[in-house]
Amino acid sequence: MPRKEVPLSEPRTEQAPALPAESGLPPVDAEELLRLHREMLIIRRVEELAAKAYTLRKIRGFCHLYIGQESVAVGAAAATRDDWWIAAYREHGHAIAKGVSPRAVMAELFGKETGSSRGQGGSMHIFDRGARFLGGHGIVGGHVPLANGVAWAARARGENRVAVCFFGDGASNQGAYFEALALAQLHKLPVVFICENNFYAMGTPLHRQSALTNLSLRALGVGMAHEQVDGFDVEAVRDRVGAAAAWARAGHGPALLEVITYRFRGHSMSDPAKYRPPGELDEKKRSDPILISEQRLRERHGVSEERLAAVREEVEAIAQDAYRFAEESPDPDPATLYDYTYAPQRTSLGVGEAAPRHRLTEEA
Ligand SMILES: Cc1ncc(C[n+]2csc(CCOP(=O)(O)OP(=O)(O)O)c2C)c(N)n1
Ligand SMILES: [Mg+2]
Repeated sequence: MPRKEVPLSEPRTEQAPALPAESGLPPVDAEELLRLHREMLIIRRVEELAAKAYTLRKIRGFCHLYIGQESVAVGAAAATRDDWWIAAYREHGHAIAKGVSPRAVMAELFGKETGSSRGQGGSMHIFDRGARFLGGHGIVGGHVPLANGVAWAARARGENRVAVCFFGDGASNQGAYFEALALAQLHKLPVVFICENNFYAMGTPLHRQSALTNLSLRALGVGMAHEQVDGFDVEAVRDRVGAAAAWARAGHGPALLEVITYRFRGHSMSDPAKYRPPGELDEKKRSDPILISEQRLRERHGVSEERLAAVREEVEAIAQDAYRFAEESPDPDPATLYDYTYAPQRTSLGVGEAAPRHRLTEEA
């Protein structure tokens, strides 16, 4: 027997809206594409040097590289430069794309005083309020509800800004994630949710994490606008993030973009990534976003080999400078070890004394 719909008197919402086809951004010309290409190269080289520093034990602890996925952060930044961003632990590239300097990122990885979090956050906790970059979060999916709070605050303050939230395919199976989507849509919060589907959560491939492998469809259950985006193409990312941000900024509510991408390295520096089927990595490297942009610059825009080589050289100098800066910077003062554990207490009378903290003393 076919099941019957239960009649309700209230009109019911059964469809998710579609994002507008236009992003409202100007088309990408040769100069803009060169800028995006250069930005991706900076992230790539900074992280390659970070990998070297890690093997030399100059960087300790967890370290998740973004190599292969640079086009996602760089394309998104081109569309949401002045907005609020929040990301997970694979965030070195997001931080740089959002305007945190390569020096401050590398110094943070080295655990130095000059790092973006004064060397006390490390790889997974890069923050820079000035750049409107709100981390760096290690609990998978844990930061997604925080994006709702960021968007709520931005709206309450009358800012015309959206919250852009980056997370992985693995995170999109977390309970907090589903709740965050439901609330964001209900309250029409200005959030652009960007699921960076790199097809693995640590060593677990997508089809073993989720029965539904089109992750953009997670939005359907809450009536949210959603799309899949080719993440290897930095222009496509810029365009569709632009459309989603314009949609959210205009008060229509959030959107979920599933951006198809791939990481070329292991999950973290300690992962030899033996779980990939043979040939998969080589095949994916053929759609390296940096190769695609370089080819497009040559073929579509007639950019010369000399100009491309000059960009590579300039980028190399920036990355090497960041490395040197990090190496030569001082360690944080051990006496400050507990200083940033608690925020200063806020009361109705204003910001008061710092919360009790435990200074390291000779006796301690
Ligand atoms: C709540 C929680 N569970 C498990 C972990 C361990 N863990 C760290 S990263 C990760 C995989 C997440 O994969 P995905 O969301 O696809 O992001 P990607 O690493 O691919 O960028 C897991 C399970 C964690 N950090 N937090
Ligand atoms: Mg993943």
